[in-house]
Amino acid sequence: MSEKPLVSIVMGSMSDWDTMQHCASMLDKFGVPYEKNVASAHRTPEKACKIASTAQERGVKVIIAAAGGAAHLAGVLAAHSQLPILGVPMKGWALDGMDSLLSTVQMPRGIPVMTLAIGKAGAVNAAIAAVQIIATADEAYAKKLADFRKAQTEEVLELKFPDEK
Ligand code: RP5
Repeated sequence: MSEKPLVSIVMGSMSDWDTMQHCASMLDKFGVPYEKNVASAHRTPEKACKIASTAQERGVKVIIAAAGGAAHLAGVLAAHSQLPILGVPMKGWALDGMDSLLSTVQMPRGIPVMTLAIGKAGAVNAAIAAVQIIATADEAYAKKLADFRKAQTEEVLELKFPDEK
């Protein structure tokens, strides 16, 4: 039997997977079990609401929502769950992701969506942020996070210019 997911990744479209695969890879790196679904706030609203409203009882700790354009998915999921919702605005579209960013980040008071950067950086950071949230109550993940950050720091400190190699 596969492990119960701690993170639920929800994408508005399969076209978002190109970006969100980087979120999934980072969760894999930390060994976090996750589920992934395509569920749109406007095309499949019942599916989106069901994922959010059942997440907590299914053991999910964090929901990551990725959407582009008039990106209301994260806000809709937040309306149906009191779990932390991390929003990842998708790049592209007429405004190159600014539309996605503003429609994800500008939640009116009362129902927050914690919004990450547009595109790949946001997708990767959403995974790390999810681990940070889980790690507040799980020492094994806290240790993995500390190891990850140490390795990342060492990697940067060891970087050399091509003419110094
Ligand atoms: C949003 O519309 C999705 O999240 C996606 O970013 C965008 C485009 O969807 P497709 O037209 O590629 O299905 O709902």
